[in-house]
Amino acid sequence: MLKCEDLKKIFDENDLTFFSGVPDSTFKGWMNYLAEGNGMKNIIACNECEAVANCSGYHLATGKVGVVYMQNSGLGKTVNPITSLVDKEIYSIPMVLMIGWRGNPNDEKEDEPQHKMMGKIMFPLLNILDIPYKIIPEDKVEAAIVIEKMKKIAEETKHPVAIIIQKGIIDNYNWGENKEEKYEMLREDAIKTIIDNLDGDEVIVSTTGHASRELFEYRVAKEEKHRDFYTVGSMGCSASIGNIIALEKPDKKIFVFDGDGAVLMQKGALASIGNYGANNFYHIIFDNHSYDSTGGQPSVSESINFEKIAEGCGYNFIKKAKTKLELLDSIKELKEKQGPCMLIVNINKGSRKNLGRPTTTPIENKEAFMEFLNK
Ligand SMILES: Cc1ncc(C[n+]2csc(CCOP(=O)(O)OP(=O)(O)O)c2C)c(N)n1
Repeated sequence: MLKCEDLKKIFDENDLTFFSGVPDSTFKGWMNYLAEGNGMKNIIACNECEAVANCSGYHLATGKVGVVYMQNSGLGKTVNPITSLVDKEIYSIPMVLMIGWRGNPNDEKEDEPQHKMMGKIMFPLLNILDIPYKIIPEDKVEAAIVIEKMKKIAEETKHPVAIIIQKGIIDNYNWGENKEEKYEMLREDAIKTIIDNLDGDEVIVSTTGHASRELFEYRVAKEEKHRDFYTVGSMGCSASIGNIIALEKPDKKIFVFDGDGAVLMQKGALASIGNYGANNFYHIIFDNHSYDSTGGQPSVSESINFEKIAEGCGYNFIKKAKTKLELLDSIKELKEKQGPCMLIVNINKGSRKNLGRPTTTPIENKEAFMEFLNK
């Protein structure tokens, strides 16, 4: 297994010291090591498209090569800046794409359904984009040879190259264990509190990661029929899904359970929500200032003001809850308000070690959701 300290040494030796991206749990250890600093520059991006632009800016400013880190689910987001900005036929900007391979068909344990397609098409997609790639070996000497070679290709061709990270290759550097307990609740407490205090006929769309998994498990625990839409992939898309359902179903109350990272990834959706003004739309953001589902690396949410953004976008009612008591009051208040509404719930990062995954398929979830919606 490749140790983070050894990988950092290899990157240093190749003058790869600038990183930008969105974290991936495939190389959670490295993400944690990077988040700690350890002498590297890490620009936390809100989406992978931005990370490519960040590494382009870095190259323009310094002439050096930056590293974009991402889960392969983010590769699609980078197709536009890769083809229209950094490609050798356009501005010809070298960079190293460090890509976590989810949905690897060779993995012993089958990955989640949302990763299967990208797991299969990642190499063909890189081929189409004319991006040379190599899978990183776990032996540090071999890894050093591969990284040095790929960096050289990037510099010589002035075009992106990719290094592919498989699950279990980089050691699990444990930085996330020292959790700061800044707030009162965990996301799971907040989800349970909201579910228990809604009327029961509300429609819920939940975001990717642990939020959907916790909601799913709570329905199971309560022996309730599944009725929620779990957006298992497509990070950042839940709010838009919910917004259109709200516009199409004006007699139903639509609640979106979102994460700060997901909202930041598709922040433009807030403008559309405000603009189309569905009065039955309720946007709950569980803000733990982190990408908790991929290991708790920081997002940039602590330095931004969701309330002001929502206000500027035209949300009708905006509230923030930091404690369970405030959450209970806010839910009561929210139910009486005309949307679009936003409730920001400050929570600590972290979730149960034994948290499961939805045991039903996405198609079964969709059908149960549509049946509930159209009742
Ligand atoms: C386009 C894309 N990039 C990265 C990921 C990997 N990923 C899955 S969940 C997650 C974190 C989501 O953070 P947030 O929305 O704040 O929710 P939290 O996990 O904190 O509950 C990330 C980065 C992804 N699924 N899709």
